[in-house]
Amino acid sequence: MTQLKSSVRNLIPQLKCGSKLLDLSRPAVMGILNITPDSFSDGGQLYSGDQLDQSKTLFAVEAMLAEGADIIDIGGESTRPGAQPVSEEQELQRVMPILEAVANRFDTIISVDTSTAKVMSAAAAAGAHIINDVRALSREGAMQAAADSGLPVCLMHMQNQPDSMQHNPQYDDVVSEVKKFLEQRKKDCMAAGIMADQLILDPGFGFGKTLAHNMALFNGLEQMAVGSPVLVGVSRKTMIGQLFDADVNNRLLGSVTMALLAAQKIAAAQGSLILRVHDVKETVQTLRVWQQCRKGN
Ligand code: 8Y4
Repeated sequence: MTQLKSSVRNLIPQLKCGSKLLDLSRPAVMGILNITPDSFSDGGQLYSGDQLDQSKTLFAVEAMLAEGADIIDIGGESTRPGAQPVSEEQELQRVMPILEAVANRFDTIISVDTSTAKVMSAAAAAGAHIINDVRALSREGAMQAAADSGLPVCLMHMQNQPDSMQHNPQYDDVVSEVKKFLEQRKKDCMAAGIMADQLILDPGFGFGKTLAHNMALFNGLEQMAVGSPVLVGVSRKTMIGQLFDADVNNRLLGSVTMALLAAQKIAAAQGSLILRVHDVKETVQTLRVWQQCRKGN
């Protein structure tokens, strides 16, 4: 086999994720495995008392894979405004046993949702394939740990910190400010030795944004899709509830609608997309139908 020139290779939309390849010729679906006890919609469901139930958790993973998830996102920190902070030790103890069990049992791409350098290194050693950091590698040692892992990284934008981010978010031009932030972080990562084609960019819906900010970002999504795959996480978020006065358990249609619109927008911009969702089955069905209806356009 001859090596493809990089100019050609870059046209094939796939992401190298450690030992695996993620096909990005269509939107990829990242299923959320919430192993925090306190998340506001799905937290605690995998717990028996105050202990995470490993067999329940693996059953939830198996279900999402059967429903067509391409990636399983495993995170042990709740970033909900006002959530309890977790120590590095707590986070390791919460994430690692489950990550190891999922890696041993399932042939799937695993992303680890963490901002902590130690968790990144341990997760990479245990077989994680993607680092998903809502703090865009800003914590001490995180940039180096991510670079050393060789794994692709999702860089997300957040204004302020989880405890204060929804107090009074302010932007002059949210789209250009978020885009500028992500491009700067991408440069910083490249300077630290992370390859440009290993970076995923995420505008961070709901992280230090009002409803108007979130809507402006969604409308400007194409502008994020220049040069890197984009990750969109809107599933069941408050912004959907605000648009329809729906509590967290009544946001399925809003979530799937936004997933579909994101797919359409990114496809129009010839970009690549990863959708982070709670409702894998419904999202996958919607995307399949969309793909089929688009064929021959
Ligand atoms: C119900 C329960 C509704 C929890 C919303 C939520 C993103 C992310 C989160 C995102 C990336 C969340 C870890 C917030 N959101 N990672 N993580 N992008 N890359 N809240 O948008 O889902 S947690």
